[in-house]
Amino acid sequence: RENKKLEKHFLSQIENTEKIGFSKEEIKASFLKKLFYNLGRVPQVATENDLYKALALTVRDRAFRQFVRSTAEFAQKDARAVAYLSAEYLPGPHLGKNLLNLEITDETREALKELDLDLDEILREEVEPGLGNGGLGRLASCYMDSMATLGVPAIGYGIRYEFGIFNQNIKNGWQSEETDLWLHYGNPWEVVRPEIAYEIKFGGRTEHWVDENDKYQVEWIPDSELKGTAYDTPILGYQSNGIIMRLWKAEAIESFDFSVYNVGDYYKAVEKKMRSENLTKVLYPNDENLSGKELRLKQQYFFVSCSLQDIIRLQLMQGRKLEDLHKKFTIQLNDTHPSIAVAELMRLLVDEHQMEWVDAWNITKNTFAYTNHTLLPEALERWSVGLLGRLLPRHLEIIYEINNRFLNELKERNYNGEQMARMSLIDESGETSVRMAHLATVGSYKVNGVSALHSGLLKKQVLNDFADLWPEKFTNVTNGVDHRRFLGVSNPRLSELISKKIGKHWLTDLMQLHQLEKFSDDKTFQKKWMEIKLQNKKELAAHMEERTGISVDPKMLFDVHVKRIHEYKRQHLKVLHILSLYKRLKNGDDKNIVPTAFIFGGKAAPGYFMAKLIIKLINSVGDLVNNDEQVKDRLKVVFLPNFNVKQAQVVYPAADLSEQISLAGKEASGTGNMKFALNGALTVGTLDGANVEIREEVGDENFFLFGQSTEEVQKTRAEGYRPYKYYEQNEELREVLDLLISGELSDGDKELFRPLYNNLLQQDPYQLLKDYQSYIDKQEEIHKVWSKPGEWAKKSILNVANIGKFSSDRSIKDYCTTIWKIDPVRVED
Ligand code: C3B
Repeated sequence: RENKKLEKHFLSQIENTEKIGFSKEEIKASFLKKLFYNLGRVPQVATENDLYKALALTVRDRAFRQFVRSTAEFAQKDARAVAYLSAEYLPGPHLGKNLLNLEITDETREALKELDLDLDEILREEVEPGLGNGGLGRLASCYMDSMATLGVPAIGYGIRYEFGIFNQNIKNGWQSEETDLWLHYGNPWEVVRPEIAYEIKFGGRTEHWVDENDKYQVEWIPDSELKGTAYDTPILGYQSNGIIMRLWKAEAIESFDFSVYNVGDYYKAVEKKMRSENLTKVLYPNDENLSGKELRLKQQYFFVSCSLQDIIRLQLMQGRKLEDLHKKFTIQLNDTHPSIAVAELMRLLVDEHQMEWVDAWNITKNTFAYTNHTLLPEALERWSVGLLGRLLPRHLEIIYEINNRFLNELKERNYNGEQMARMSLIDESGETSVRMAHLATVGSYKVNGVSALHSGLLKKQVLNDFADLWPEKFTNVTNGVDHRRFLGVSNPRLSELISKKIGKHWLTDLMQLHQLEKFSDDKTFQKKWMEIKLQNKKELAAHMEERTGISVDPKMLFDVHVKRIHEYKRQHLKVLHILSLYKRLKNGDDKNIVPTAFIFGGKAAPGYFMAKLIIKLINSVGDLVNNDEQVKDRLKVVFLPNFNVKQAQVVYPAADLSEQISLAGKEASGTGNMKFALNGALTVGTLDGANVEIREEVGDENFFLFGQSTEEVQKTRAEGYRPYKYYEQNEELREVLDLLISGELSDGDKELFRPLYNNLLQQDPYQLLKDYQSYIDKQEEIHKVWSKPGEWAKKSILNVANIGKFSSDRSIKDYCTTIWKIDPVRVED
């Protein structure tokens, strides 16, 4: 606390010598100074990147100021804090967001203008940190923003991957992957903290003995060691606090190397150093599919151990007792990726801090809370006992001990063998493995899903035995999105219109958007609303043309499907719809078909054959449709390469129709669905994930629902689903499917898309054929509504007006009250 006082004092001192001000003049002066002193440039010879960096550093100073103030405040109040453990983050570009949070966008724009510079050009220079795959990573970043804004004392822990999610190129219609060199030009936002570093061990064996005080002791004698060093990035909240995202980078331990060096094997030492640093080199690009790779488990353990050691250091540094860890910290596990933390905290408390098992367990199970993000069986993490035992021998022992005690508890409650085998942390069927979701569940005080539907299914299916045992442990927190980024920053026109109508209060309270409801019938307002949409569509059209060469008329209906490519998300159902329209137009039947641009974006895991084939299919359909004289003014198909946060910020504001068409029961929540509706797109969707709640909020009449419900899907499966039946019975569907193997889409190659064709006709695990007709019918209705601009505009306004629930501020408040028991501490000027 003394330290914090000093920090406050220091802050007032630097502010006396050089004010970190927010006026145009002060920003301009800082910017020029940064350019000169940090980069050695004058504006006349500065590169675009120099300009970007100088501005980033200017803004970072101001961000750190907020962060230092918040930390001082949190420390003074001795506040309870959240440690958010996430293997992924997708923060998106920082600069524009920080300008908004500091409310200096206009001042900065003006300051730059006086120097003959353009803010938007500089903003475009930023390379975003691609430290995540998709929804899960982006959610973590939305939560960081909301925790900062609300004043939740928090640290976001993760991994500083040197190569983030690959860049996607499209070559000849196929995805190709290119390494993401996001650090190539340096990263002005982060600060390395070499003094915050922890040692991490791997492999070797354990020794057990009883010491002179009769205390059981265990020592882990590893066969390799490395260290993790902290890299801090300030994450600002709106108008207020700042928190830190602390990412760990793996490095070699010098002393360890030197011992080898001293005996003369220099090259071996260098090799060891490189091997250590490999650990945080690359993000695994598999979204919801476990790779089972040793390096991945090492990454998980590495970042978890660094973070826990850091948390313990913070606890002790504040003069608090380790026994009170769970009172001062709560650790949120973002999916099962960090769940080895349960065993690691036990190891740290019992082996390193000499605590009794029972006391340590009490702390552990009151410290962790676990969020589950998926029910997909292929995504449920499990690690073979062989691998885990080889890499983390002590942890395997601890997991077995936790399991023994847990199974004994079940025995006492008269559980039978079958039930116990089902619930055990160890899966003995097949290759013996550790069920990480069970470890996380047993070791946490709360478990939550990410939408009402998903949390319900979690209790009914995957974790049903645990929900029966500990009903009070299970809860729901529906996801939310950072509306300040996805409306405030990315849709400035709509933001301005909204603020003019209802004031700016929606930036901190999205429920304020309700006030727009009364203007939904107002013709002038509707006109302005749709004009803005058109402007945004023009921008997206220009962007797409630059990227793909395909030109699209901004007046078309923009029907958008962007997200990771996965069979359960059913991008190929969208393709079937496009092909059905193509067929109809070719047959001269154009009633109820409005000119539509179908826009796709999303990355496929590099080893996921079907997903890659779907990308190829989309591009092939694009080639066919876009070049067909008869239909090219009616239908356009664009695959926008390399969908990431930066591009998302151009796409959402320009969408008319949001495609959320996953098979019911498969999408845990979805968050793109919220971003679209926030920007006035109408949704066509199934009753899946958060679609259910979005529909409840915006109203049935403003949401295009189709397809089976989760129960119906289960029933279909139970009754022995035969997709072929639909092929036989539905003529249009048959024609559309046969097009896939006609060669028409593939230069005469009838085999190219056969794997997709066969899959749909034979298994169709995601029941596209079953939902097909309902989807087609709904699309006809959509096209009819689009033909009545007033009706469409009204629905669009009502979507925005009723989307307030889906702000990540609401989600974080829910976490605070139902899980964390934390009172936010908002610091304002
Ligand atoms: C995703 C889910 O697929 C989405 O439904 C959900 O909205 C987000 O998480 C956020 O909760 N998810 C993911 O991106 N990666 C995983 N490994 C698991 C879930």
